Amino acid sequence: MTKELRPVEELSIWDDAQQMLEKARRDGVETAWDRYQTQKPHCTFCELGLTCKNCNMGPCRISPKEGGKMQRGVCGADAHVIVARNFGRFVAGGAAGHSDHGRDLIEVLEAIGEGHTKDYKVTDEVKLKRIAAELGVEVEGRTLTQITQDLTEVCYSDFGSRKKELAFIGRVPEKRKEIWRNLGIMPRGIDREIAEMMHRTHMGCDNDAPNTLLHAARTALADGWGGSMIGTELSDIIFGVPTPSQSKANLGVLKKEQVNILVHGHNPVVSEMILSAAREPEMVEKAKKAGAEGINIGGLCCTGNELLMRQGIPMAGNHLMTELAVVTGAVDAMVVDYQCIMPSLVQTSACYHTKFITTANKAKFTGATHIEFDHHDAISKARQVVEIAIEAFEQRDMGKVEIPGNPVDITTGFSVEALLSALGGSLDPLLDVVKSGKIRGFCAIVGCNNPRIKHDSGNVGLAKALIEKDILVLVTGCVTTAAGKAGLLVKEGASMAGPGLQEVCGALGIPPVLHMGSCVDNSRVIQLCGAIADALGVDIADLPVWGASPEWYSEKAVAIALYCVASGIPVQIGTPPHITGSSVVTDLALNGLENLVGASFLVEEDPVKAADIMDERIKAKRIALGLQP
Ligand code: XCC
Ligand code: SF4
Repeated sequence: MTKELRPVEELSIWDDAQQMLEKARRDGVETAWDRYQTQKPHCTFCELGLTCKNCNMGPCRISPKEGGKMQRGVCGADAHVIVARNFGRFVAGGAAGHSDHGRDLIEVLEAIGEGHTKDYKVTDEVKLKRIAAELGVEVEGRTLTQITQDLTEVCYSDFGSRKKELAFIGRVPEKRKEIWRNLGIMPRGIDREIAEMMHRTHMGCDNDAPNTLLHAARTALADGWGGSMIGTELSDIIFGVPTPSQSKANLGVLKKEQVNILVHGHNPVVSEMILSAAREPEMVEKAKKAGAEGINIGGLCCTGNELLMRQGIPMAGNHLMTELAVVTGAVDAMVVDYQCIMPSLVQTSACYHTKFITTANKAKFTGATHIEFDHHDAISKARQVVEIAIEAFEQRDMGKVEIPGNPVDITTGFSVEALLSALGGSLDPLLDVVKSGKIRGFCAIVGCNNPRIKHDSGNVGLAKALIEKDILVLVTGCVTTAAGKAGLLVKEGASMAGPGLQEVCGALGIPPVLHMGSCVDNSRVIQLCGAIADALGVDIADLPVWGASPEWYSEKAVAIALYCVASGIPVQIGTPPHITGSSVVTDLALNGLENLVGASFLVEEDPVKAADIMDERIKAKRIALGLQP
């Protein structure tokens, strides 16, 4: 590390993070913020999206200056083509991540249907039947096994090339479907759109930037209404539909006297098993023999969200807290599946007694302990993991342990089903408060952390600024912990909201910010928007709704943002993707998409300014619907 260290107060808004950043420095542990400093200044060509290494005549990088004679790569690709291709592949990466996660749940459902697993089962038969019927599977008079097998087939076939439309397209309002058909972006097959994106961006294929971007939108739609939606719905069927419950958040959820196991990654297929094993009396007994008071499971990132939503497991932190959690010296094992797991965690863990355990063949880390999970013996693998954690606890150096802060209360579990049942079974009460203006609109704040932005300042700043304006906020992914730590996920948080939202929260006993799940669960958000639009007889783009991702970092976040926009939901982002080297692509993202799909991107880092701009649009949407602004 050669660069000067920045004061910890500039890096994160949270006490627990700042305290652990100080400890990391004392312990000589490097963090993402340190590495970010050493990467600066970033390569301008890359930042603008003007580098290409799609073939071996390159790599090429072209001057950002447009006008006059524009530079071209060796093949002749100009700035617009190069930027669009790079962006298309970025989206494909994100869509692939979510959708492969969804496919893993189909495999579990298949194993259940075929009787190849005893460890997983259908927890919610009612939802199984409801979803099966929705997707055209015969339900009446058939066994659970038959239904499960048929549903498995329907979901698998969404990944192929034989369909004209994905199975869940029935959830999309008619007007929206028309727009997609007219633009030629109706998603057909999940893998098909992703593969076609890779094909189009090979040298010598799609050399028309707007055309490439339309396919990027189609690819993103295949994620949102396909891979992610399958991920969410099958997770609910296998592990249960989330219902409101109470939990806690921040690093204070770690317990000094207990074996601490943190689950990190995305797929509940692993974390649910770890939780089950940790709750077995024999395991607790073993932990006690090792001198611990018990076994404590905490969540990080999205698999944390999955366990929080369904099992009330507390959240230790979000993306930028993952290294800092290990720095407490109190984590005996960190168990990961895939996505958003910093490779550095192997080194961070090695600085303490922490066992870093990988579980997926598609996400191995050199230097980690690898215990591969599969459906046949998941629970025995999970026991192995818990035993490793117990052994690690015995090695723990209590002198190195420092657990900051007191856990903050949070409420979780607002699936669409739970929301409807809180409203008495119909959307009407919600529509009524929207019409009366007590709730003026909605915004789903989703996504990540990014060391470019002071940790959680954007996530929390935007949530607060919006609820003040009577805009109900929904959160998923890493924004969950941010909102929770800020006191926004409890009903008392309504005191920070505007008068209308405050009144609604008081009447329903709900927080001003509702937790809807993990990143794949943004499918719940678009499903809800589709249902509201249908109930009002309008298109999604007519609704006073926004998406936002103030601190996004990942390819997946861009896929989410793009499927929201393509679904008619405008999206605020704190920092732009690497597209600003092309005026065509940038203009399309900020304006042109508006004419095509009725929504576009807003890039605004300042949360207060962003909220003002978003509010103006909500006003306009309300007026167009014949409502008070
Ligand atoms: Fe990853 Fe999903 Fe982002 Fe968090 S929010 S950093 S993508 S864990 Ni989806
Ligand atoms: Fe260069 Fe074209 Fe090859 Fe890209 S595809 S590396 S721009 S020659």
